[in-house]
Amino acid sequence: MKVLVINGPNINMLGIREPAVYGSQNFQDLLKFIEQSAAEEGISVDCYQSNHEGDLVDKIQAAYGVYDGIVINPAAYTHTSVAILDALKAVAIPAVEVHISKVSEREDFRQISYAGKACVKTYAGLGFEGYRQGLLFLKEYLKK
Ligand code: CA2
Repeated sequence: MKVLVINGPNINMLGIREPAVYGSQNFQDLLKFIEQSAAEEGISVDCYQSNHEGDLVDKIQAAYGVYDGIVINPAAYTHTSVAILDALKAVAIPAVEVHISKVSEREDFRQISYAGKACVKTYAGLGFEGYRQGLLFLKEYLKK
């Protein structure tokens, strides 16, 4: 089972500011956590991060026929990007949406998720653990 984990803009800045919202661990810690979680579950994982919407769309398109599942935190593009939603729909790879923070308790502009409309599951507010839950969910989901 091959899973692509995609992170959107500013996730590479984790740990630098707003520890109360995103925790104090940095992006390298997140990558280590994802890779270790995947290894424990026997999942082959590749991680990708970009600050650019079109690059995220390109990566989703390139996943077609290569990956069995996608775990995606589109970050700010969650709330704006119909292009990412369309790309997820186009490839139709089972995708799980993850947010480190509890977006439901934050600003109004964070209450819409376009990408989430193409995802089979969402985890929000669990910190890094949301990514592990996403991998576990896909493992079970893809068995069926
Ligand atoms: O909670 C999440 O995972 C988010 O996707 C994170 C995004 C935010 O725009 C979404 O609404 C929710 C932000 C990514 C990281 O932004 C930083 C902000 C300050 C310092 C470091 C990172």
